Amino acid sequence: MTTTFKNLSIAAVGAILLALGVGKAGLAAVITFDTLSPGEIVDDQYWDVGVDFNGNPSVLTAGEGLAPAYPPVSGNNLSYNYPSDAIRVDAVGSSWESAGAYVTGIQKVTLTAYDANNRVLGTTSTSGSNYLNSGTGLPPNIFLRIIASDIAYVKFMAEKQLSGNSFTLDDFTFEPKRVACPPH
Ligand SMILES: [Ca+2]
Ligand SMILES: [Ca+2]
Repeated sequence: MTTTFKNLSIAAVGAILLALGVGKAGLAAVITFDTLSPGEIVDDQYWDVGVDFNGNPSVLTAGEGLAPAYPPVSGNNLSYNYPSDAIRVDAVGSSWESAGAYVTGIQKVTLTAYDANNRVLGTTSTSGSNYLNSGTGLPPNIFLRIIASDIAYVKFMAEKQLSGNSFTLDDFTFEPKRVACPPH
């Protein structure tokens, strides 16, 4: 985390993105899932802030079904790939300059970013199982992030396509593309 990449926590649906200064990369926002209900499907609740979740991920809540080996980063909620297998997140209105999230998986999890023509812009992975005490030595909540121009959507996928329920995701973080200042 550098001084040019600051996170603004979105506490509620419909929160406003704030510019952090001209000439800096700062226009980042974080989706914590903490205002959603246990078991709720994450879909278009964040449309107003430029994010559309797809593939039917749902909300897990600490103390209400979330296994302690998969701790949330923020609050009590996170999302997970159930009933879906992959979690897809689309940019709404403006493409992104970066996108990522904290991931905990029963196996290796890969984040891939695509442009509007479905071209792969970048990919990054956890190196293996990273739930608490998984035996790999990897900590829970590894931050996977892609930086690229014009990200249209990203996908989080488990290494082997299971039938869902194989990884969690919290604090989805994205930076909308900056609009260039018009010439004087
Ligand atoms: Ca959707
Ligand atoms: Ca959270």
